[in-house]
Amino acid sequence: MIFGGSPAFAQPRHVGRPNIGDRDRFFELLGGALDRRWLSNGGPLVREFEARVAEIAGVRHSVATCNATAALELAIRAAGLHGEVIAPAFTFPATVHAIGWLGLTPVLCDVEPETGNIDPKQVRRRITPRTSGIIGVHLWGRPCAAEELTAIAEEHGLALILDAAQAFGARYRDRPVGGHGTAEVFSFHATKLLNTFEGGALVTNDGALAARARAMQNFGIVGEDEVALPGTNAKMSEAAAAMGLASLAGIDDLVARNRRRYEAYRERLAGIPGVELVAPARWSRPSYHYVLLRVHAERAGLTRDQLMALLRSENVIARRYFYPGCHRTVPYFTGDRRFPHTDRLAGSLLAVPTGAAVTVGDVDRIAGLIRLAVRHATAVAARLRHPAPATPDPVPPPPPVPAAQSPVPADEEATECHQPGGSHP
Ligand code: T4K
Repeated sequence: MIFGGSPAFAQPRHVGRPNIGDRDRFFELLGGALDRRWLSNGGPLVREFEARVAEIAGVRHSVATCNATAALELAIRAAGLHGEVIAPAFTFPATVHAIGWLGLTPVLCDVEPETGNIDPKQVRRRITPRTSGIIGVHLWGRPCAAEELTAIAEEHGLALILDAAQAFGARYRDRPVGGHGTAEVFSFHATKLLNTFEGGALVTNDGALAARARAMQNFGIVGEDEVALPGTNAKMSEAAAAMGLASLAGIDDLVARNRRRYEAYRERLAGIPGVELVAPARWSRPSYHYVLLRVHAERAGLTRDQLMALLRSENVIARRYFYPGCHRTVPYFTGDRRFPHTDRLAGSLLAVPTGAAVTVGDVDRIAGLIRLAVRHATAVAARLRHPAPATPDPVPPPPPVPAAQSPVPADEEATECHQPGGSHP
């Protein structure tokens, strides 16, 4: 496309396209809520969803919330954190915002060079007398070193919260993600493996903490006329729970589909110089919800950003999650330079489209585009530095596609793209 012609995909292929569960079941559950005229405040669908989430996560308590950011804030409050809280620099900003938003001080630390997950050794170095807790993140749904973090937390009398926003459905060794630390937090945002439009959950084996979080998410109310503690409104609605329940039955299938796409990328990208598929740790079973490539510019002949620009011109909306790292964002920039691994990963990783809305055929084509880009790296890099001058398009642009016709391929075979490479040197 940067050399002219049509993009490889007529419709964009995204990272984070929602997985849609059983529509009939969703509308049936939603209809029930409307009939009952019970739409929020701990209705039966939310209670059922919480029970199912607790079961899948292998924990005793689950508090469903309006999103994972609110669940993190509840966890921080319910665990009584204060002063400084250590968190990784390489994460979605919500992890760090949850600390700062509550008036606590986020202390960022670097991550492991291979996994991108919080590095327990770096955590140890950041502990001070003001530290009250650690927030670890299972980045890209790949479990972090929860056992080592637990040991550090116990040794120093700290709380450990695990941001499992991306990790619902993943397994830590032989057990589901969810039961480590003081509490773990899932996201059920639209872009997640399992979605409730917007939503989240705090899960824990600590009954007292769960009770505090449950009260706090409902304005601190513990009885009809009794406000026991400061609170907020972080409740999940019945409509959100209906969406979650309608998708839960298919969760193993979603993980299996993701895995097929991950394996397809692995096979199709093999042998491309400078393009490495980031493999999960052998001891974990991720949900394969994100597929990450590491671009080694010196070998590929292209930088990560050049490859991303080329893919975007072909309607492949790859994302450089989580560039530039929280330590380089305006709210948390301090000039501290102790983040070499975060910097390297943030500068070289690219998340590519996957999930139920991306077919294995799409993966074939995306990998084909990447192979072609690297093969013609010099020409691609030169063209991106000096784009062709824009010429007036004699053909009027097509009208926008109505939502109902917007293609979301339902099965492995569906495809509506042009042959890759048609517009390339
Ligand atoms: N901790 C971690 C480690 C997290 O990753 C997150 C959220 C949180 C905490 C907080 O969880 P929540 O409070 O959100 O429950 C998206 C999500 O909004 C965010 O939830 C998620 N992580 C993050 C990894 O991804 P953006 O800024 O990338 O969103 P956006 O609008 O660019 O959309 C991402 C892609 O998804 C785009 O390619 C478009 C596509 N998309 C998105 C939506 C909403 C769709 O195709 N359909 C949709 O309905 O943050």
